[in-house]
Amino acid sequence: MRRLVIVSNRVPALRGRKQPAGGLAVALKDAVRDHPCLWFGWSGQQIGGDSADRPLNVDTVGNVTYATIGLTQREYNGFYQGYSNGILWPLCHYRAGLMNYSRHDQQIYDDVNTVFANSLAPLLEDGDVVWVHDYHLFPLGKALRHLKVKARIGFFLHIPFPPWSLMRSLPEAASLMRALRAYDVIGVQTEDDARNMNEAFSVLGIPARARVFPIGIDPDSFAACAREGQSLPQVQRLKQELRGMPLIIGVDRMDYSKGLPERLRGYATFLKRYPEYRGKVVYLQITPVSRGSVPEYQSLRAELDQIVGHINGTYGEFDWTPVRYLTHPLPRELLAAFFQLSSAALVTPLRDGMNLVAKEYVAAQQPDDPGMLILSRFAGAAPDMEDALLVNPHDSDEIASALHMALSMSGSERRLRWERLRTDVWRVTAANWARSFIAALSEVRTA
Ligand code: ADQ
Repeated sequence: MRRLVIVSNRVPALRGRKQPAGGLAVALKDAVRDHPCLWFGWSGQQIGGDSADRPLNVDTVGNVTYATIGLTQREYNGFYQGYSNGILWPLCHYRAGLMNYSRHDQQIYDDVNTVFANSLAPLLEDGDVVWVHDYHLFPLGKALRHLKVKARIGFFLHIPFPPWSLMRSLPEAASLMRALRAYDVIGVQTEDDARNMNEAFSVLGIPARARVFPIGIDPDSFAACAREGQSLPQVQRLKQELRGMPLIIGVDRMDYSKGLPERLRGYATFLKRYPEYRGKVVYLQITPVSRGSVPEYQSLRAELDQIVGHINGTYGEFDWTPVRYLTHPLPRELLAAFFQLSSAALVTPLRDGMNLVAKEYVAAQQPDDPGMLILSRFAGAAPDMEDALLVNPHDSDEIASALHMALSMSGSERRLRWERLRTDVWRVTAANWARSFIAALSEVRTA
């Protein structure tokens, strides 16, 4: 391979630009070190007027050249907000009822994929291997083939893929599936996702197959962050505030897939059923606002404000706040250090492609006194993390029991469970994920 070409909707870490709090950016950052690399995608900027004059921005940092284009307001609304985040995201997270279906948005989604292909194709060189990421770009491979691109092209879906019986509620599901034939390798996170996608292929008679490539983190660097973060003044301040009380932590983008209202209700049930913890524990939930202009995300924010207010109003004392709730991101070192300081983490998505926070939490712990991970059975990470306390995120009683179990568990059991979790987090890493996907793509024989 001469060059790895990564294509994703958003392109991270341009000079001086803030890193978004998203899993894809974090995972690929560790993966691009080994190859000369072109990373193509949307600049995050909106361009005025129509799309006739669409400049390409190019910037090289180290061995990575970033090439980005802007989107018009209409494209942003239809492609990004509308079809990607308002239709495909809820559907792939098994929430067909939250889809705001619009044929108009579907047309713009296809058009933007064509725009991506038209801008990318002239940048490609012989020997490039192209790796396309995520649900924004299902039809990109097909659009590139249409322009006679012969390179190997792979596709990785970071989010879940639902059963065909659900997926087919999307009017153009069959043509989306057919578009996937353009890819030489199709990767998904879990066995369930592969089974669902392959069932769809077989129902439709499409000769394509999805394979499993579970994503992970860079555990060594996250563990180092947690160690180095201990000296930050904020960590000392949090320690003082805790006055020896155990800390429960939650860290998620503000998204309805993450099960946040359900989790908070689980914590409220915990305080109700186990009054001995009132005034004796602190729950810190860090939830940066995400996709804040999509209506479902606005109503989620209002709901969270209401539940947090209700819990603090019901159980709070003049010197004790049951839930501390932040809606802005924190630097990674601080996050890692808070993970290390805490006694338990609540990672309870209703559905999640993988969930990197679960793995980061394990990586940040210290061997002599590790905190306990409480993890949803419906996170892609769950099958490989059975030594966590696995819960049904809809069941507030189960969340309450798991919290009690985590906070009262013996040190020896915590250490035993953590040792086993640790083995998996250091085995299924971001580097191994990227290496095995790229190897699979390099092994494909091209016509
Ligand atoms: P996300 O839905 O963004 O990713 P996740 O895998 O948990 O979810 O990754 C989030 C990342 O953002 C983590 O690295 C986390 O530390 C960081 N982050 C979250 N909240 C933060 C905060 N308050 N401050 C700073 N950083 C924060 C999508 C899919 C997932 C899949 C990933 C990777 O939805 O299922 O695991 O892609 O494939």
